[in-house]
Amino acid sequence: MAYFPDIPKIRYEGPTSKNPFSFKHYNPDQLIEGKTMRDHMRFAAAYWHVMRNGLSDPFGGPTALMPWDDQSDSVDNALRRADVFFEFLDKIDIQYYCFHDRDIAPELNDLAKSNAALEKVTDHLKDLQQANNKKLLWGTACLFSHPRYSQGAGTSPSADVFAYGAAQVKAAMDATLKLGGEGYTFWGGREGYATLLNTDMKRELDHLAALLHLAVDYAKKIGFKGQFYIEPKPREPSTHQYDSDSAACLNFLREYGLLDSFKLNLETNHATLAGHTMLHEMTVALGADALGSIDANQGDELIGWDTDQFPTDLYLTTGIMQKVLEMGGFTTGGLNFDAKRRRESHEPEDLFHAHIGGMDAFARGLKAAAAIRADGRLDGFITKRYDSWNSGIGAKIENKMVSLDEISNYALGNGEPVIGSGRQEMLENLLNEFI
Ligand code: XLS
Ligand code: NI
Ligand code: NI
Repeated sequence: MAYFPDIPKIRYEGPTSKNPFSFKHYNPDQLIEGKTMRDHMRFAAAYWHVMRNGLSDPFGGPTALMPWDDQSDSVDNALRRADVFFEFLDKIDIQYYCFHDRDIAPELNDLAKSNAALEKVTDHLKDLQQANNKKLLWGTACLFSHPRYSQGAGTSPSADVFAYGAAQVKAAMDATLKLGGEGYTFWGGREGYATLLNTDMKRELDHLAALLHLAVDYAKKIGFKGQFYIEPKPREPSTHQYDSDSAACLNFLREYGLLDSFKLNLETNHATLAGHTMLHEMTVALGADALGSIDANQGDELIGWDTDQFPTDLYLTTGIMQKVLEMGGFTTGGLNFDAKRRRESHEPEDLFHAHIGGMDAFARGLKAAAAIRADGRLDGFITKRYDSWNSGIGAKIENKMVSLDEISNYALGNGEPVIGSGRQEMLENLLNEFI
């Protein structure tokens, strides 16, 4: 059955093609730095946005046309959606996907029934993965939509809510293992607070850490070898979320002895909500060897919320790919399009335009990033800028071979230091040579 009858399989046709249903830059088999584009990118589609996002906004209901979806909570409807999704993955040529338990299967009126529905749907997903040669990048549990989580899941004031959430995590981890998932993500949508007047922050953080430790222990028990991720976001829905940015997450993981078990899944629009750039967030994570995976999207500077737009900004994609190449590439992670169409783009074919655009933007970013690296001037500039640390007093300080007295004597005898220009504008011009 073809749910997208008018959409062809999307193929690379090169930059001169005028066919909107083609890749102009994403050429999956093209080698860059000795690796195919496909393997560099490890693109993933987000089940929640592709199949479950009706495109409503705070002022109006859903607009997306989903002729295959009867809007019921039935398992049949969920199974049919999975068929549609795999036709989409096949036609768009994306190899990975990500899900929340509640996007792929319905939440029914008791936990055992919800678990049984999840079992049925994941059996089907497993068959579809095999038949279509597709893989699961990561799974996660939705611990933020249901009213029971309105005051948090891992950080709920209610131990019973914590237990319900933990049970959902267990089932979602079982599902992820069954589907060969390469990772498992925690995004704490409600793990924060609305007001400190009613909140015991320290206790809530202890509980959140307890949930993550329970998951790590359970992974060992069931033989789940995938990578755990924590996904920072500062706010929305909560007023303040505990996992607010890379630095806050790293501190939390370190404080609670979880840094060996977790890496970060960084999302562009979350970085900007935190008042940072995505490159800042990636650089912080890289410094701690904790850059795991990316939720690829971009925000709107004029709107203060998580607009989750498809990434089209070439400076952004170039910067991201520079960092990914610098890290030596993804291992378990990838580029997951945690992105949705605008409310006006309500036709099924818009799903294709959106993903094609994101994939081509990242392909251009990858090519530009590789060219910048091959050129070497940018890296060379940074290396040279820190030259004074390679010998003399700089090397002694780095190697902890001098005391403050000795450094003081050095400075007294050295006169006023002379420093070179940061050359920001020259470097911006240099970057523009490649975009
Ligand atoms: C929401 C988050 C969410 C996570 C998965 O803003 O990005 O989609 O990626 O729970
Ligand atoms: Ni995300
Ligand atoms: Ni998001």
